[in-house]
Amino acid sequence: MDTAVIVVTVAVALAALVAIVAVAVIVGRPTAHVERPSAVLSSAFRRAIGVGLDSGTWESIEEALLEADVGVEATTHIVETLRRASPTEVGRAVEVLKEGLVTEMSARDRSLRLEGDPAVILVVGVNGTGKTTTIAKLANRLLKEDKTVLLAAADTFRAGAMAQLGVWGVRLGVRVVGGQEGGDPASVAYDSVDSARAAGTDVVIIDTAGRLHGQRNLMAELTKIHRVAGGERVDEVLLVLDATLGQNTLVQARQFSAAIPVTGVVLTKMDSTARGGIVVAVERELGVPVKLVGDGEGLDNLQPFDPVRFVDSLLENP
Ligand SMILES: Nc1nc2c(ncn2[C@@H]2O[C@H](COP(=O)(O)OP(=O)(O)OP(=O)(O)O)[C@@H](O)[C@H]2O)c(=O)[nH]1
Ligand SMILES: [Mg+2]
Repeated sequence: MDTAVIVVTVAVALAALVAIVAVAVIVGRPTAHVERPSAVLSSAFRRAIGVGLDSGTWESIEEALLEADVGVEATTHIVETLRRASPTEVGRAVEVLKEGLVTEMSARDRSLRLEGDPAVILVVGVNGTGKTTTIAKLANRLLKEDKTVLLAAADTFRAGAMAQLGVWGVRLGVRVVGGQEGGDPASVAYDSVDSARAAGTDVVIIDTAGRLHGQRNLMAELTKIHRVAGGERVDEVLLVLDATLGQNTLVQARQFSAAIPVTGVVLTKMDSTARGGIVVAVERELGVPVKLVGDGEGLDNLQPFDPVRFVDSLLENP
């Protein structure tokens, strides 16, 4: 091959590569105008306003609730309650729906229990749901309440996981206890509680792996971490669920709560395309309250879950 041919071949190859990358970037870009969770239900009511309340209304409300990820069981219950109340106009139907949801959700205690000395919060969940980020946000909240905090990097499995928590620790100015990569996560948990007790630290937050060699190993490991961190004396076992995963989060919720006594749920990524209805489904399925909601990647993007505001936003007019 002479030089000219080589130059042309390389140029064509480069052009092709640039084109492939450009297409990948365009395809990978999130679509604009994603329907917000709140709009899903209100559009069902708008349809109803057009035709009045009839059996079609119940069907479209049922569909809308399912679309908003409320789940089959909760949806059936809600629509039945609504039918029994037999509202005669749409405004009243919305009120009945709101009252029903708020009553159901307000019955739960959503405060964080922090009684131990030190108080121990164990954070669990599938990889990528937002555990480590949530821990940093939670530490930030506790620091603002003048509490002292220690972070335990008990995700010794994923390369870089301990360093990731370490970076947050430096940023927040809190101590991070770690171990050897590939080492025993339970001993990291034990050491951190021990060290916090010795130093008089108020709260220990334990980060865990989202994936090990197999699901069964992960659950066995979490059980062990829970035991050495104090067992029943662990104040909170927070299960972090990614709200954008829809009904898959329910499968995860079942698996974790079967292995470990989950005391609260943190629902992350509610700022993205999540359909908020999953909150209703998760609480019914687990019988455990959603205590905190993540609504962004920043340190201030963690809010206590407020059922009244949540129901309002689920049903508000767009
Ligand atoms: N938009 C948005 N992104 C979030 C939120 N919470 C976490 N993330 C992002 O989700 C990604 C995964 O977060 P991590 O905190 O690393 O998740 P993890 O559960 O610790 O993951 P593993 O350590 O792999 O198990 C990161 O890019 C976070 O910035 C949230 O509330 N909203
Ligand atoms: Mg992590």
